[in-house]
Parts: sequence; C-alpha cells; structure tokens
Amino acid sequence: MNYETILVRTEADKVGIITLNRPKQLNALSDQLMDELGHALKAFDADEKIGCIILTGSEKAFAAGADIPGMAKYSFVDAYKGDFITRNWETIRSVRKPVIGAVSGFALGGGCELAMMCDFIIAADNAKFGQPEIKLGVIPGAGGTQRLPRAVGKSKTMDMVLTGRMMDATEAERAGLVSRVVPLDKLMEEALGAALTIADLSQVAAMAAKESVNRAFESTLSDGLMFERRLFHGLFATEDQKEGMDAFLNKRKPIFKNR
Ligand code: CO8
Repeated sequence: MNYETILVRTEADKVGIITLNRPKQLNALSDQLMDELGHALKAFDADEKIGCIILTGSEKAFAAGADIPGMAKYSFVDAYKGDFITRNWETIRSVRKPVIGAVSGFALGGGCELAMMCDFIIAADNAKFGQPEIKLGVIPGAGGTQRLPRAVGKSKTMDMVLTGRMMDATEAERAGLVSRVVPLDKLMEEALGAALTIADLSQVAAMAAKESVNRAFESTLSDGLMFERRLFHGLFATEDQKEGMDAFLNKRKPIFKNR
C-alpha cells in the first residue's frame, strides 16, 4: 500500500515507526489517514522482526482530532450507517505488540483518544492534551469519556470534557496520563530507547504482559489476577523463559528467540 498521510520506517530492523503526516491540517485524522494507519499497524504487528511500534506526529501536533471538514456535514444516518469510528478506529486495539505514543504538540479530540489507545505515552514538554469536542457541539467519540477517567480519574476528566480545556505535559504526567515527559528535542531518542529495550526482550512475554495489563481494565480483580497467573504459568512453556533465567544464573545477556 502506498501511504499518503503517514510515513513509515523501521529502526534497527526491530522497531516500527509510524509518523502521522498531514502537516497542513495538524495531522487531523481523516478516514484515509485512519485506513493507512490501520494498515501500517497490522503490517508491523505481523512482522516477526518487529518487537515494538512507535506512533508519533509532528512537533506542532500529534493530531488535532478527527477531520472536522470531513464530518461537519454528516447526518446521524451517515455516522451510524457508515460505522463512523469503529470501521477504522478500532484497529489499534487489535495490535498485540507494544505501541508507544510519542506525543509532541497538540493531542486533541480524536488525537488525544488515539494517544490513549497506545500502550503508554511519552510526551514532549510542549505536548497539550484535550477533549474539546464539546466546543463543536458533540462529545468524544473514540474513547475519551472512557479511557480518560481510567487514566486521570473522574474529576479531571469531567473538567476536560465539559470545559474543553487543554492539559499541558506537566499536568498530564502528574495526573498519570503520560509515563514520562522529556524535552522536545529528546522525544524520539527517549521513545526509541524504550522501544529498543522492549524489542530486545521476549516478544511472547511482552505480548502477554500487554494482554494482562489491558485485562485489568476489563475484569474484576480476582478474574484479572487469575488471568495474569495463567499467562505467567504458560510462559514456563517458552524457550525464552529458559533462556532468560539461564542467562541470569550464568551472568550473561539473554538472547531471546521469541519462542
Ligand atoms: N480537522 C481539520 N483541520 C484542522 C483540525 C481538525 N481537527 N485542526 C486544525 N486544523 C487545520 C486548521 O483548519 C488550519 O487549516 P487552515 O490553515 O487551512 O485554516 C490548520 O489546521 C492550522 O490550524 P490553526 O490555524 O487553527 O492553528 P492554531 O495553532 O491557531 O490552533 C488548534 C491549533 C488549537 C489545534 C486549533 O487548530 C484547533 O482548535 N483545532 C481543532 C481541535 C478540535 O476541536 N479537535 C477535536 C475535533 S472532533 C474529534 O476529534 C472527535 C473525535 C471523535 C472520534 C473520531 C471518530 C472518527
């Protein structure tokens, strides 16, 4: 597939990097962009060599939301029948390898929601997060009212969703929305460092870890603990567990084979 709205590259043959690339529209998430993003994510997920994926935007904008001109004239029937959102916004949820969001500039509306669909967010110090849909006469539609409270709690979510105000990187880190804040010129270096670390570990263990953490948001504590324990038990059937523990015991660096 030839991409027109994203850039795709790999680093060290083991990290996939997807850059949202509609600079004139501040990376507004058009239908075409979401289709291309979904395609690129699936391709990296299926590539045995890739151990981690980074999703990023430009210095000015990770993404300023869904494409407003594209949806301004939608009727209810257009949105409902055309399956607006689920058709190409859910792909990222099906990606089993870790996805890091490297966010600089605006992450607004669908852009903030897309960042929250990543497994964790590393933010540049100029990042701004917000759910301003209320100012357009609508509400978040791709998880803002569901994922934001899980990340930052009810009060801050209500504040953001009801007033449409933005949260800067410092506030986002304090609230637990992002895992780290770094200077803008260090963003990709930091994200790549994390991605390469993950890519050098066992892919099977990383996928299991991701699956288990995500289960925490879908289950009771006892069901989640049981899910985690069964995955933990299952990893003793892998060669990577033997390799990891043998390497520790013999004071050497493990070489994982993702088996
Ligand atoms: N869609 C399309 N174009 C956009 C968008 C957008 N979301 N945001 C900015 N642009 C365009 C502007 O129209 C402008 O284009 P032009 O130069 O041709 O006029 C260009 O990007 C630069 O924007 P500004 O001149 O406004 O730049 P500023 O630095 O002054 O302001 C802001 C930057 C604050 C980001 C401002 O552009 C803004 O407020 N943008 C809209 C943000 C917003 O409301 N986002 C939410 C959209 S709704 C949404 O995301 C719903 C998601 C639901 C799920 C998705 C289902 C598909």
